[in-house]
Amino acid sequence: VLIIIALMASCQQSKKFKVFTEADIAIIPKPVNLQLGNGVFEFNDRTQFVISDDSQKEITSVLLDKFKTAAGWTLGVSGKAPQTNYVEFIVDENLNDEAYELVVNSEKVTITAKAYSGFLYGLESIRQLLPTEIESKTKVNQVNWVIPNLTINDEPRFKWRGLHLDVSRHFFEKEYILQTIDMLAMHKMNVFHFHLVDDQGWRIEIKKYPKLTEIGGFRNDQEDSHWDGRRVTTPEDVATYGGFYTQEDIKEIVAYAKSKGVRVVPEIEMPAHVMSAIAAYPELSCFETPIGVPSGGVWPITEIYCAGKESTFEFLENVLLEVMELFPSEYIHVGGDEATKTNWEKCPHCQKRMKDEGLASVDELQSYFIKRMERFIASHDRKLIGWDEILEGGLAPEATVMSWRGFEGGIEAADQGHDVVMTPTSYMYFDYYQGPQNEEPLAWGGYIPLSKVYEFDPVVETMTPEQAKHVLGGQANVWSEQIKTESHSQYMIYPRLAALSEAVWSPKESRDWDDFSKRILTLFERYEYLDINYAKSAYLVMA
Ligand code: TNX
Repeated sequence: VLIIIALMASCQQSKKFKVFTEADIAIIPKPVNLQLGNGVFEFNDRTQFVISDDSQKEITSVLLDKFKTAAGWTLGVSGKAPQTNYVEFIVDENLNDEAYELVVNSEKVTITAKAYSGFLYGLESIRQLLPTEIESKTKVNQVNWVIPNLTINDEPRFKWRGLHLDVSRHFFEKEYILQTIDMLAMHKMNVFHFHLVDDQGWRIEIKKYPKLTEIGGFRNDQEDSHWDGRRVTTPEDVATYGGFYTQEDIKEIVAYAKSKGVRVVPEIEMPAHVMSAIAAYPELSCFETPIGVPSGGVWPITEIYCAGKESTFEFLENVLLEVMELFPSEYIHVGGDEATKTNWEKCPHCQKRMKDEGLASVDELQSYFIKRMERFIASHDRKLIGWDEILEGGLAPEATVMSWRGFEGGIEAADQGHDVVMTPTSYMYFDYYQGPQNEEPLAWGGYIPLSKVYEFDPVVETMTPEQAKHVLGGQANVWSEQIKTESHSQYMIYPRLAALSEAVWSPKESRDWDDFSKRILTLFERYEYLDINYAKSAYLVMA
């Protein structure tokens, strides 16, 4: 017996693992600093996670669950380090919020971070150092679960690294939202902008106004049209034309996102893009004309909330009270885009309001509207964010601007001392084509291939350092007029999300397209295991 044990031990020692080179390391987004060492750390069924407080337990699940499925191991979590073979979490208050240091040597792995997100990102990096089989949904045999000895020091360039998903034009099930949040965490993204309200559907249960979802959550007919007039609904479509999230669903989404280091920013559109609400409660509009929930695009959008009646504000405040109860988010997005204010010109209530408040134009009336909402939101210790139209007629005092019609609105807002998130149509519209149009599914228009996303920089060269300080980060927007299914939605998001993640995380100097386009091949293997329908056309465009 002793001989056998001795033999096994020597076998173990002489086990030869692959020698890692820089080219084998494919972490996306690219870490700020990485020093490759010699040798490897091997995970086995006795590897332990050593945590210093209970709050870290939840984080370990990122890897524990993967090892359980792919390797069939149930790895232990304890509060005390064994002699060797463990992954330890060390708290360092001096690091930045989302920063982490990862040190791997053959005995142990240490992740040093200040808080939750840092540890999470340390684990996500380990995940991406492991063989791609770690993503497998079934047990895989004969894999050496090794990662190279190295030291990584890493932290994000921007604190707002977002993805916006429009769930109004087409509804997406809660499970898909959870999966998307999972994928955000994998890419070290931290904001999920939840576009819950638009003309084509009201998607969040509001207890005080049940008709918002009963009526506003479902379309009158099932036809879509493209803005160029083409009808795009075919009998084969398995589109979702109705649905909403209950408050319980929302709580689950928010809690799950928190566990993944993702903040959920709710968007409750106003004063336009709200025909679904007006269909439910016509008194919210100026002339109270009954309308239905539209299916295809509506342009121009003239059926908007009345800015004259007090009852509109009462309604919105009640809605926002429920929204703020559900979302702990520091920011509440109030939309503000694309309002055609012709009704306001004619409406006696609006005209009276303008006179009483000394407002010279309907733009100023919209500004009054948003400023009023900001006061309400601020009185509940939250911050208002809106699309760049909120600049027109004067920005609310503390508003943060999401710049979508280019970078200009963002620059202007930053110049006025306001914070901004850059989401320009030229780089960040993931509803635009990403490959040759004749080979791609019908998209809104435009052309934003992977390489273009990779070039995105939220800070524009012409900005002064003072202005640049106000740039919180960047975000991609996925508008869903033409996106009816989850797999199509994935197709539009991946792999462009990977390019975005590097653009908002890694130092600008380290950006290198050739290097990225090699690393992304490893990520594609992970997407395959995860059943993510990423755009294969990314290959074509890269070739
Ligand atoms: C503009 S971006 C919109 C959306 C559309 C999108 C299509 C913004 C604030 N408004 O309502 O879905 O273009 O790309």
